Amino acid sequence: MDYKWNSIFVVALGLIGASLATSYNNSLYAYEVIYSDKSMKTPGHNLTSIKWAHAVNSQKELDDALQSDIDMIEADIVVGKINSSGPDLPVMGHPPAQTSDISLESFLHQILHFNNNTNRKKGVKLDFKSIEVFEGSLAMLQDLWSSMTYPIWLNADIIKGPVNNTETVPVDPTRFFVGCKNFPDAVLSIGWTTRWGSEFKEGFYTDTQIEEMVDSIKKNNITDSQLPITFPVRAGIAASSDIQLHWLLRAVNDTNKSTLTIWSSANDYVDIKKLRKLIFDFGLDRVYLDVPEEVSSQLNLQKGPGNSAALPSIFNIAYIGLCTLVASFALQKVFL
Ligand SMILES: *[C@@H]1O[C@H](CO)[C@@H](O)[C@H](O)[C@H]1NC(C)=O
Ligand SMILES: *[C@@H]1O[C@H](CO)[C@@H](O)[C@H](O)[C@H]1NC(C)=O
Ligand SMILES: *[C@@H]1O[C@H](CO)[C@@H](O)[C@H](O)[C@H]1NC(C)=O
Ligand SMILES: *[C@@H]1O[C@H](CO)[C@@H](O)[C@H](O)[C@H]1NC(C)=O
Ligand SMILES: *[C@@H]1O[C@H](CO)[C@@H](O)[C@H](O)[C@H]1NC(C)=O
Ligand SMILES: *[C@@H]1O[C@H](CO)[C@@H](O)[C@H](O)[C@H]1NC(C)=O
Ligand SMILES: CC(=O)N[C@H]1CO[C@H](CO)[C@@H](O)[C@@H]1O
Repeated sequence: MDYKWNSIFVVALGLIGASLATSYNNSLYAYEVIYSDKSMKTPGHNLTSIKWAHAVNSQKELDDALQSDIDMIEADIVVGKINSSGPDLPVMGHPPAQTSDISLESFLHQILHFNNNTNRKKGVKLDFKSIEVFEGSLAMLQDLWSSMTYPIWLNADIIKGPVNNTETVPVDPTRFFVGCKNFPDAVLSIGWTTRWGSEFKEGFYTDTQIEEMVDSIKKNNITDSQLPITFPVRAGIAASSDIQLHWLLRAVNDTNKSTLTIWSSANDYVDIKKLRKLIFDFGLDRVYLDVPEEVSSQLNLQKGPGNSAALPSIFNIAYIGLCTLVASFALQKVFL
């Protein structure tokens, strides 16, 4: 083949590939979001406009969250004591904390009271740090459930996750699912234990970790339960897990519309460019964003995917095209 035709062929191939890649992205993930009674109605345009207060584990933080304009309150629950004395009960706190100035019961009642007197209700994501504290909270949740006419998410890390996390014991998935089935309109938020921070730069959700999640969902018949599922994933790790997370959402696609909740701890390392691409690859209607202000402000989501989502795949393919061109040029030099 003539060199000129050869290069036109390669460029055309690149363009076809690029357009295929772009339409594949759009058709697979441009879902409309489904809301049940307890999931969050978007106050703005898309799921990323929902504002979060993260780790609201003390009375002071709850007061601040209720007074602010956030939409969702995220909090952790451990077995512990109030002010270091009295019996063990579910209290607000993150391990290794074993004491708190606020119990789960008081926390839920204060939010109930607040929401009773406002038309902009706040939702709650309860992150249970052990199966014992979850099971110990079930009776209380059942008593309050029908009064809590706003989003309640039940969260637990049920699978061992990245990076090589061996320290945290995951919450027993089967027992967690059994408890959740008491609340048919709850949002199931199920994730992996993680080991990450400012010193970590490389890590992703592995195929095995994703498979273990899918297996536990299927094994426990969550696919039949109709509970909406969101997968909480840690921003810095999720940014490098685009392929694995797409596979995950496809694997549970037959159950119901599922979403990602991208969260991050203060000072976590996050590759902003990769995270931005991930968010636009999934779409703003599939991703909740519970990250510190310094991360969200850098993401520039109001600018749209722009040159971050669709174009890189075109660039990649053009790059492959260019390499092929150079290779074929080299071959011609050798053989002709
Ligand atoms: C999504 O919500 C964010 C935050 O409110 C906003 O900046 C952005 O413009 C919205 N994007 C679209 C496409 O609606
Ligand atoms: C716990 O301690 C805080 C002060 O740190 C106090 O305001 C609160 O009343 C105490 N709660 C109980 C139940 O003793
Ligand atoms: C909610 O408000 C109504 C009327 O204002 C009141 O009767 C009821 O006791 C309140 N419930 C709670 C839990 O605050
Ligand atoms: C995780 O384990 C793998 C294989 O054992 C090792 O190569 C890698 O360096 C570990 N990563 C971290 C962050 O410890
Ligand atoms: C799931 O459903 C199958 C078939 O309906 C049943 O045999 C199995 O016991 C169920 N498993 C659980 C954990 O509910
Ligand atoms: C996901 O499920 C919907 C409805 O069941 C279906 O229309 C769609 O093709 C599925 N997508 C994938 C990627 O399987
Ligand atoms: C495909 C599927 O199972 N869809 C269900 C998703 O959940 C809603 C209720 O939240 C059901 O009405 C749908 O049938």
